[in-house]
Amino acid sequence: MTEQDPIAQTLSNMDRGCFITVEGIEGVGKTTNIEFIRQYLSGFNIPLVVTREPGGTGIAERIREILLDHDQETLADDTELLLVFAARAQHLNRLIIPALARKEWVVCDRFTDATYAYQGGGRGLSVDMISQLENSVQGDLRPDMTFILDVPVELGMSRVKNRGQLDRFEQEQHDFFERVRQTYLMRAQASPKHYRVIDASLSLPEVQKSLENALSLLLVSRGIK
Ligand code: Z5A
Repeated sequence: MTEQDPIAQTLSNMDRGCFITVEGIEGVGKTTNIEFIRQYLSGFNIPLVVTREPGGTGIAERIREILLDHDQETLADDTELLLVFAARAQHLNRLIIPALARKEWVVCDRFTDATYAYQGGGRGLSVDMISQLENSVQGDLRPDMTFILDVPVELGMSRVKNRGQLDRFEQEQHDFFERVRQTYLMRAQASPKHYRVIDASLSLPEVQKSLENALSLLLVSRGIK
């Protein structure tokens, strides 16, 4: 998003759709629970776009492949960060911002909190640099609500351990994911109005009950329920 972009300029002030993101370390159940969120919101006839990061558009999905694939040439940490934001710029401009401007709701599997958690907490890159890129690419746009599905690292890893080949991030060690998890929790603590931390180590029905309660409040605050 640039200052010249008219949609971006007006979006933060306009009556736009609600922007929800879902975060957490691997194996917390984002995919499973985003489907639950989609079904729940559909029950209120809310026009909805479900998408993911990195990815969400053709070009952004191609950048995702570079980010997740193993290559003989090791991806430098700075390159990783810039690619994440390159994919995000494309995703915002071609999918998220137009949908919000049409007053559709957007539910996104990961967004910039993941950058603070993985590139900031996990890789140790400068938080100032991430914040500058965030401001430059997103302007004022921030999620209205972020669900952080939280589980201990061992549990998240155990839920996904039977998958086939691990991607670049999944190959990281326990300490990396512990830093990622703690960064998510610190961000939620710093801004409780915009985050809900959900204990995703509970059974799926219990997790979904917590999500339903939080979504219900969001719908009430928007005058839909
Ligand atoms: N990344 C980054 O570094 N910087 C950024 O800015 C962004 C991303 C945006 C791809 O993410 C990678 O991109 C990610 C960080 C990086 N790497 N990692 N790790 P992704 O979201 O596509 O990949 P993922 O995090 O690996 O997601 P996932 O493995 O697909 O996990 P999930 O969607 O959270 O879990 P799930 O597939 O829904 O559930 C896993 C299993 O657990 C499944 O069998 C479920 O049935 C089971 N499950 C789920 N919930 C429960 C409960 N409550 N009880 C029991 N079993 C459960």
